Amino acid sequence: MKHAVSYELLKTDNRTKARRGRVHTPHGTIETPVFMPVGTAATVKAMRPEQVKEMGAQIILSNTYHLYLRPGHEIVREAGGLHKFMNWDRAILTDSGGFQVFSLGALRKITEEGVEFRSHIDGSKHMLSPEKSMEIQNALGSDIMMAFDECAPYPADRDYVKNSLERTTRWLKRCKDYHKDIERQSLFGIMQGGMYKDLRYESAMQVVDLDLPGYAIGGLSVGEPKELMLDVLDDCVDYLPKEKARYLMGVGSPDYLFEGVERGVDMFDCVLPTRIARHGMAMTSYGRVNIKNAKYERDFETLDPECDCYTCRNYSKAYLRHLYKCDEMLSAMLLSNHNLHFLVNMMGNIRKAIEEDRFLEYKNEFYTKYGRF
Ligand code: PRF
Ligand code: ZN
Repeated sequence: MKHAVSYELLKTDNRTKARRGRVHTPHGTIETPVFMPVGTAATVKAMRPEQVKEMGAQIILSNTYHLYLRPGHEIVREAGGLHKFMNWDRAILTDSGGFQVFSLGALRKITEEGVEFRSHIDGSKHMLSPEKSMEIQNALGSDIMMAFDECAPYPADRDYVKNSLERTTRWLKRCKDYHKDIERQSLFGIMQGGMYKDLRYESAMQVVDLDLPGYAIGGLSVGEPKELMLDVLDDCVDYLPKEKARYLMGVGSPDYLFEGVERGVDMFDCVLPTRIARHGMAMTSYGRVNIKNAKYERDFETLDPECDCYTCRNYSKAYLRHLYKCDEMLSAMLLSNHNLHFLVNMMGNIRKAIEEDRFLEYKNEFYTKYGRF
């Protein structure tokens, strides 16, 4: 039987671990390294799917937890699946709900069976387990389904992290056993292990042993210092097989994208570009722009002279500032469009640079212009 999703390695950088590849899915081929915009509630906030497509996004991420609570996965199933429901015909990856329920803090309880939690919307009681997460993701019909895992907090002591990663492996086996239609949807495993390299190794061996179509690195970028995160990441990637896709979960600021690619990561997702857009922040070639700043009151230049997105082709910083100050919806729409375009375009440049053996040159050029992170 053929897996729904497969990875094709095209080229490895001559000086770093960066790689250029392709992820084949039932909804098209994804050129990697790739950034996946986040569409938590079956929408990339403030964006029409046509716009997300137009800027070149090849895959988006959505969330099991949110869609289970609202509108309910059975409704999405009845609608004909998530692609049809939200009018997005390219690839979709769904996160398992694990990470989201763990973020609920006092509202949840972990057992071997799964996680009992209360809805952040109405306080109602629910249970997510490996089987339930698979059932929901099967109903959503995403191309890539993530395993139901536990992301240990930072900091966490070794015993806690060891128990948690071993439970994550047992949960992964249950996910794999439950999921039957492997030709329609692929399950990616997630390695955990906190900041302990030997536990990362243990986790990787257990997860890779299950021979899945792709692997994610979870439990990073959870509040640890950047140097530590990059040091651990560097080792994590070495524990994963070269012939499978590698996904670093929840990471997507420009500097982390470069550092992740340099260490051999293929896929990334992050709410950052759309979230900061709603707070009046833009990522540009010359660093972050805070559109609220009074210095833009009479600035009739575009946000980023090097950007050819819809926003930069048509509007000035003074206008964007005005929209933000008046709390106009168009503010979030135009800034989200620009920020997503910026990251998607940057990843395209990174892919080209890897192809032409000038990844490090491009990285240096980008960092010099972008300034301090
Ligand atoms: N697990 C899952 N989703 C995630 C994470 C994880 O560890 C992270 C950690 N950065 C983000 N999203 N399932
Ligand atoms: Zn732009």
